[in-house]
Amino acid sequence: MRIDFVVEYAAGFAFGLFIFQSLFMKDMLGGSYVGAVRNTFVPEWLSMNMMAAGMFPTMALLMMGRDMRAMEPTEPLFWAVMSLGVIIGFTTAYPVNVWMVARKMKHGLMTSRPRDDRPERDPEDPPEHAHGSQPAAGHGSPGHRMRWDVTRPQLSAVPLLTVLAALLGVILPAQKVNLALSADDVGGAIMPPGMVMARDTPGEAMRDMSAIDPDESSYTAAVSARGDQPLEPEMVGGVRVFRLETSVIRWNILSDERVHAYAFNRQVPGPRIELIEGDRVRLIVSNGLPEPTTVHWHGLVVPNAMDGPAEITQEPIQPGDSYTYEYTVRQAGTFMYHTHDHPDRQQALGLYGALIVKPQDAARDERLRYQHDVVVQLQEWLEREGFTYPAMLMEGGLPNFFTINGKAYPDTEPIRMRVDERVRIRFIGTNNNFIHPMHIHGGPFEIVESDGNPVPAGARLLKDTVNVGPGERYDVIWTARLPGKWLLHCHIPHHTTNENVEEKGGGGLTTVIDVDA
Ligand SMILES: [Cu+2]
Repeated sequence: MRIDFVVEYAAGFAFGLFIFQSLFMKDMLGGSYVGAVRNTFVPEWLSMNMMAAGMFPTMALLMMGRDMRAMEPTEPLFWAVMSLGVIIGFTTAYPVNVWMVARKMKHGLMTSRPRDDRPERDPEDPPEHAHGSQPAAGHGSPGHRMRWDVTRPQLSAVPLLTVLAALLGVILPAQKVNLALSADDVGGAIMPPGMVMARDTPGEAMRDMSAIDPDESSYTAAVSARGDQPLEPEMVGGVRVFRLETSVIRWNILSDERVHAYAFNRQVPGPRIELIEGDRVRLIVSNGLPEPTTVHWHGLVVPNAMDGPAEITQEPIQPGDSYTYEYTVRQAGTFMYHTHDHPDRQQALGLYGALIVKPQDAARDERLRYQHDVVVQLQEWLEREGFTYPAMLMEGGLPNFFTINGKAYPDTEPIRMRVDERVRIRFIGTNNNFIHPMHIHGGPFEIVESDGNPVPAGARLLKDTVNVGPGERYDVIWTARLPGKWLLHCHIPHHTTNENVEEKGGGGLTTVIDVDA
């Protein structure tokens, strides 16, 4: 941005001096080109200072504002901002130009002067007025070149004021925005409304919080599409082989609310990976995102190189590349997988899924005597004006939509059961920011497993609300005691709205347990 200023100042000055004043206005000035350049140097410099005083803050604040496509010369927005900057620049320069024309320091485009006011002497002659020593009364002598009608104090004060104005045009916006950033640093990012961007906010922070570029979306999921679909493995020599592919998609969290998302296998959440304790698995992850990524198998004990944290145990998977994870599963219970490269951005945009491992000892599940098995994956979204930003606990990053398994109520999947039946609900904190107190109406539930570990019978809590924090899993058994519609919802009421609107008795993190007699 600083460099832009230098280039614009130099280019503006050069254009004004060498082309506009000296070439186009040459006839009006009379004399040779070089003479015209010499004669108009000071007036053009004063004019450029005032242009800069108006142009620089306009451009800095608009280009480094919310929509940084304004910094990319390939974007129409860049030219719109440039034009506006030039218009405002001309406006700020206008009073000084009027003054200079009145004082015969320069010709205006629309100046009409008596003929004898024109410079007619050989302009190769060093113009006396360049030294500012023109007597105020010396104007208007017939047959002589234009003489500056300025006093010495005026000729000191006005340039000083214009330099000051130009400096303020740089210093003031530099207090608000990071002028050290270039278009390359911010990459045409579109920032969420309300994000705090200070003079020292790095470009990396902006890119991290920016919206998904809508042009990156390669697929539109059907409005009725559901995430968390079981992923069928291929058996290769006794190894279960799963293929995961990341890409940018359009995904409906409500029938009338579409987000852009980072997705595994074109669904949000990613497909469900079902394993049996003792399985050997190979997971081939291909990256179709515009940025590097990795996958972490949350809660599983795997060889370190298979664990997934970018830069820690592996090089991130570059766009277009793939990486193969392979390990033997030695645990059972409710787990999840998610990106471990910039998860504050990528997981918030949808890169997560459930990983359910059945115990080798089937009795562990049988003892829980449930007829229904339901996964509840939580998520927070920030969608405004057609742009999807990663929801973050930062100014401007707070979510306005919330989903269970990729859908907000009333589009969440209801749970259907009969009186006296038991349901195992696997709450998974796939979300990034909030602890969600998940509550069920119609009687307490028993927490039978936490983070994939069985809770001994004597230590099981009976609760009707459980705090599910990011990364946590709680498996609870709820019994349908009475027929009717029983709500399962987060107990932070804002999280049960869709952009602060309650629809059909809820929103966001709400679903209905529909119990038949
Ligand atoms: Cu909540």
